[in-house]
Amino acid sequence: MSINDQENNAKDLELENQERRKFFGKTALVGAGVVAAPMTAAMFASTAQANAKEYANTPTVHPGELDEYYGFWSGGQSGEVRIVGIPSMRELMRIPVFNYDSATGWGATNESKAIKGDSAHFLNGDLHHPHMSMTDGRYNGKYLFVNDKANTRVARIRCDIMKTDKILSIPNVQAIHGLRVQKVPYTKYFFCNSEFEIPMNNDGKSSLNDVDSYRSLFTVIDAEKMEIAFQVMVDGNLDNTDADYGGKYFASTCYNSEHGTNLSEMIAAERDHVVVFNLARCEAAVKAGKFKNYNGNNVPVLDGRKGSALTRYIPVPKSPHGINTAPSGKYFVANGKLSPTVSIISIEKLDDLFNDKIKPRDTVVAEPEVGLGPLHTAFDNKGNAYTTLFLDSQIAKWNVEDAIKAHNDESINYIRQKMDVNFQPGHNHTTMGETRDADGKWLVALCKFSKDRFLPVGPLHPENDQLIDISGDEMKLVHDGPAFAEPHDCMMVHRSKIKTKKIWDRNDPFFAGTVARAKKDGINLMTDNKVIRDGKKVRVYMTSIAPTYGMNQFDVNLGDEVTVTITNLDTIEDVTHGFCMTNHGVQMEISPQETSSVTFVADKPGVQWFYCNWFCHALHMEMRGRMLVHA
Ligand code: RUQ
Ligand code: CUA
Repeated sequence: MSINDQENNAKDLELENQERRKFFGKTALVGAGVVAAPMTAAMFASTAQANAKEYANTPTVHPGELDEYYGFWSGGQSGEVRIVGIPSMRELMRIPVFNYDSATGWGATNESKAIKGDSAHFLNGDLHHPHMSMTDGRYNGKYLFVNDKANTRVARIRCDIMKTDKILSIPNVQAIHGLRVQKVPYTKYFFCNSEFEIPMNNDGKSSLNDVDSYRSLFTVIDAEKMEIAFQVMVDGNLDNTDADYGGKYFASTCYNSEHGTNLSEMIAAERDHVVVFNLARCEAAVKAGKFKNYNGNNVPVLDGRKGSALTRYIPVPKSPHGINTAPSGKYFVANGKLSPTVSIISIEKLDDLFNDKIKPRDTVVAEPEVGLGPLHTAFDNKGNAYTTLFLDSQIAKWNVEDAIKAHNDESINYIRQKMDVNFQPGHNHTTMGETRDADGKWLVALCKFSKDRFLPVGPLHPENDQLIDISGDEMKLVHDGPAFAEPHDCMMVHRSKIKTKKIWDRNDPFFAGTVARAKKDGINLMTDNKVIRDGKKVRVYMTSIAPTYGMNQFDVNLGDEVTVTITNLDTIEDVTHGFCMTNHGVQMEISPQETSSVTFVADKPGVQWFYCNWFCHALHMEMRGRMLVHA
């Protein structure tokens, strides 16, 4: 980051803090009836000082101060995304995606079920890789894209509201793993790997021994439409992936080129490969109709197996895992996993490779030894790389250009430091490090084991997300962050890139389906409190404003299917209401100016209380009403 940028950021921070003081002053006066003390000059000065200190990379964020970065953490088998403040490592919010969420009603409300679509019946997910959309190789703050390995899906999160807005099941493949975005010129596509090979077609007609027909596909998805643009059939399986900074190439690692179906078969070969996809050639092949369809759907599948013009296979040692593009735009770094090396692939040489002027291995400009079990590599703004060593339980800091020089001159030492982490790191990530704006300030190591680092909590241990200061010559561990299952990956983006809404826009597409349904019922959601009876279907529309619902009683008949739709009329930020129908397995969130709805069967006779389950007011306990179910 240049001095100029830093000054701008400092100004940004100060402006934002002033805004927040105004806001806090107001709510303190209006909300709680407390007289807010005016900010004194000395208090302003101390805030400014605290901000200045942040730039010297202190991890301390004082109470009431804001973090400098948003961290987006994958929730692994929890199926969610978590927003974490960096450097405080405070968890700010959770975004339910593939999971069911009791607090917000994600997976229960009609709005979330519509977004989940054909997979609404799945209540689990295995979310590994959150990555933000970009423009010209820089985060643009618009979307976050994530994968679900468990149920072969991808999802999109809107960063203005921090809610999932699309979920897409991917056909023809099993287990979506690696996922990244096109960096340049903008995220027109994001793309993902299917890890497990399956028969093509997978129609139950092949035997368990018939593995020759098994394939993995690389899937390219239109980011705006959330539709599959095309898929590419490859040899071997696919693991992780990344894009170049030229808008031309995507690359994926493969760890099972053997086509094995058990462990020893999968790790037999000394070398597997990185597959490089040529985007322009793939797009042209789709246009020219050079694809096939499989499994009875009309997704275009291109043939990118060995020998195809669409791909190149670069042999690398042995079961490579992560692949990461250096922010210089010059290299892909493939991490060896079962080899103590990383393979540095020159992106500048890929044109020649695709024009058959050089051999695949000619693109590998160095294969430095970094330590045991290299999984993922992150980058700073000074030409250094940071590779997680799963087996050594370390981060290796090494210099990329020195590693390339050392390829021909063994006297050059490219390793800068090795630091113990606790323990067994998988991914690591630097602030802004997967973009042109890599700033070399913070590194997070996502450790899979915490062992004895925290108070014991039973046989299941937390993970340990460690915050490391990389702004100086030496990496310095500054914080241990216990985390629940399982932050595979994360990304950290400067807060200046993100603009969120503080209350809902009434025209938001998130609940537009519900608004349209209300309109058909002749309901004005902002004013009406009404029951519509449509045979066994009963639609209850009500408003809410702290501390009351617009309707506190209604009646239905036993066995009716009841849809309760609530519009929160409050316009004060943070005054979220809830709706819970006791003993019916139903609850949901309704934030200011939002409309939410939930459908259930009234299967119990008698009086059934409903209540607001989000603390909204001094009279929150009294915010309740009755449904009478006639037997
Ligand atoms: S992967 S620990 Cu699921 Cu991102 Cu490498
Ligand atoms: Cu409304 Cu609590």
